[in-house]
Amino acid sequence: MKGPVPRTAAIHDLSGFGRASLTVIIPILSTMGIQVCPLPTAVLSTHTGGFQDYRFVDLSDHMRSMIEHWRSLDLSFDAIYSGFLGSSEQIEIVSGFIDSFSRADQLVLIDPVMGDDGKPYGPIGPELIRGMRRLIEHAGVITPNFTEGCFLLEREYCLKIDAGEAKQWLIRLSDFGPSTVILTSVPLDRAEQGSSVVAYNREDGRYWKVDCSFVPAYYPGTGDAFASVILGSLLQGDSLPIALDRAVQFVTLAIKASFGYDLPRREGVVLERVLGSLKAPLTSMTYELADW
Ligand code: PXL
Repeated sequence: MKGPVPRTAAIHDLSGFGRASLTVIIPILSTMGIQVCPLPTAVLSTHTGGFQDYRFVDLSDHMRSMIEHWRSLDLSFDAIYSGFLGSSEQIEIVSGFIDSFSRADQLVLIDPVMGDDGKPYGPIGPELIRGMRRLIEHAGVITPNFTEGCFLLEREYCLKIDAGEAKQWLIRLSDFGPSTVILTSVPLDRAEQGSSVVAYNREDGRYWKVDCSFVPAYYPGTGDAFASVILGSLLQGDSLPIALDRAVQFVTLAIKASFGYDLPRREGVVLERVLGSLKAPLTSMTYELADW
């Protein structure tokens, strides 16, 4: 029987310091009323964005054994959500997990965490990037940022693209398998500054766009926050454009709250100050149906 609280498996790393991955994902989804069951891919002393000498423990072998235990318990998940993987070996582990815990009406969201700003994150190599193209075949929803979109589509990173190209990217990403593609940090050429989130739902053939205001600062972990709000929102029954709006508004709020303090960027956004806003209904919506 389905319980009163939606449940998700969360296959991401645990980075002890710096507010990224599971330390962002768990509080956000819990606040949104979703039970999170973490299956850690790696344990790190910090995330890899801006810290030197971070410690990194790959949990691939332990993951297999933990999955076996979950199987023996006959656990069932309303959603499966994956992100940063500790090694290319984990592509097969995660796709096997999705196959074996697959269920009707289940949301499979894959955030293909690989890089930002045109560059891969420290431990991410070409093999994992190739593997991620296979892994997203198993997803219903993917949430790459613009850099990850370039890696998946084997495109050169560029500083501007036009709306027609963005549409082609969404279609080509959806051709890998996922029926919903959400591409973030898209530098559309009509926007002076800032960026847009664009999305495509192959099932109804509609495209959406939400413009994001520009803040001159980059904070690690915001992609994890964005994808988590999308998942929480969809599990609560929101439509795709409402989920996009909620995620953009939450991440914008978190960035602006942090920017005001001039804290070290590598410590991430002041999540603890803004989590409560996830409980409030949206009071404005800025999404647009993109008539591309
Ligand atoms: O936020 C994405 C992310 C997740 N996990 C680790 C990271 C990063 C980004 O830097 O380093 C370990």
